[in-house]
Amino acid sequence: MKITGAKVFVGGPGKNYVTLKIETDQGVYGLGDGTLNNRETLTAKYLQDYLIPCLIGMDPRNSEDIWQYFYRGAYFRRGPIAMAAFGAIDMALWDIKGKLANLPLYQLFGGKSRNGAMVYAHATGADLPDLMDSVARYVDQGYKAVRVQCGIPGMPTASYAVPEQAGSNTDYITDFSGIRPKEEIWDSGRYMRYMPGALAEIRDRFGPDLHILHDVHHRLLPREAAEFAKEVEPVKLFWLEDPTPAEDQDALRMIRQHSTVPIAIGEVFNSIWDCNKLIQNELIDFIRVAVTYAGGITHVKRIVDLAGLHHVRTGFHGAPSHSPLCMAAQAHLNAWAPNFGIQEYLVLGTPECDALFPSAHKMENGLFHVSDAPGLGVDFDETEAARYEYKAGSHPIVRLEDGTLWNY
Ligand code: CS2
Ligand code: MG
Repeated sequence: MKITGAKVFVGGPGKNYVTLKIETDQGVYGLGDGTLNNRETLTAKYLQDYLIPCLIGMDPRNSEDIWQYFYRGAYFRRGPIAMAAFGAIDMALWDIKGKLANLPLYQLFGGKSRNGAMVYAHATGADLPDLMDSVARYVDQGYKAVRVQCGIPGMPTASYAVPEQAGSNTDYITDFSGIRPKEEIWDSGRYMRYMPGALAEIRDRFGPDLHILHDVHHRLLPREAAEFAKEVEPVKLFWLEDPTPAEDQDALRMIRQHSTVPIAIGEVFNSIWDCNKLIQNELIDFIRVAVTYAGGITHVKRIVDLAGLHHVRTGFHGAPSHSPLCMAAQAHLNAWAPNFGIQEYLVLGTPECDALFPSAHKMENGLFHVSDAPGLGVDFDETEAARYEYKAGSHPIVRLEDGTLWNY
């Protein structure tokens, strides 16, 4: 069996999805997601110029060897662009494998370990009452877990993922449009004084059963994060996410020594080497890698297995930057993984997105149910794809009030 061709599409409804389609001499094709948020054309170019020419003629069933070929062959290892490109190929090869076996991918991993995978939604508010309304809407829809992000009084601009004005009813707020980044102003002091009380009020209002998550988005220093984590302990968060920028893995010790709040990290990681110490030293509770950014199913499955040895559960990234293909790859891993924790979930199911990526996967009452279609269980409509074109975007940058550059 041979790979006869591969095409890359960039574009989508409101997002520049990078979609790879690998074709074979047996008529079976595979699909993969290579969307690297706000740097989408780079993965596409890497695939087109360097990887696809080598793929032609390879046997698509040898997904492990193909992964090693590209990873070792790059010489300059890891990095988000390369790993997202390998991720797209790997996902597409697993899709082909599943279609050849006529089995959904979770069956190839070891079958189902649960009936449905718990997801969490994004509640946001310009202020606390606005946030409470947003949480209530998700609770009414049956969500069992909600991430809460709140505007901070006195903060000069809206901070990470919160709207400027109350009543916007949006579940995810970040305007990435334009090449020149938008700017946000941040003040850790105001945040640390306000947010623990806000979290406590949310717990009081919604009771003990709701799983409450919060994302610090890399904004605190290790000592501040330790203080914050200690203070929010009574709220019994499901997790506290990215309290510090996680490239300093040892910094996490400080938080651990002061608090038992569960820590989730990893959405910016792209290999097992970015998180092996965090996992082996049991400094985190949830690993947040995404199947696209971290080199595909082959590599992420290794991370999941390592995590399982150390009581670390999965909490895969699921921001809208990932296409339904990545979300499907994650859904199959979530159905199988003995150490599954939770899945981040933003409503992708707009009619436009469903038309571009038809699938029978479904979310109901806060649980994601993976379909039994062979492979990833998501298709791609090329005619629909022709409607969209690439639109440049950038992540915002963050400064302190005196102008010092900080972490988005
Ligand atoms: C966020 C992300 O979903 C999350 O937890 O931290 O939305 C992140 O800001 C974006 O994916 C950046 O591309
Ligand atoms: Mg996050």
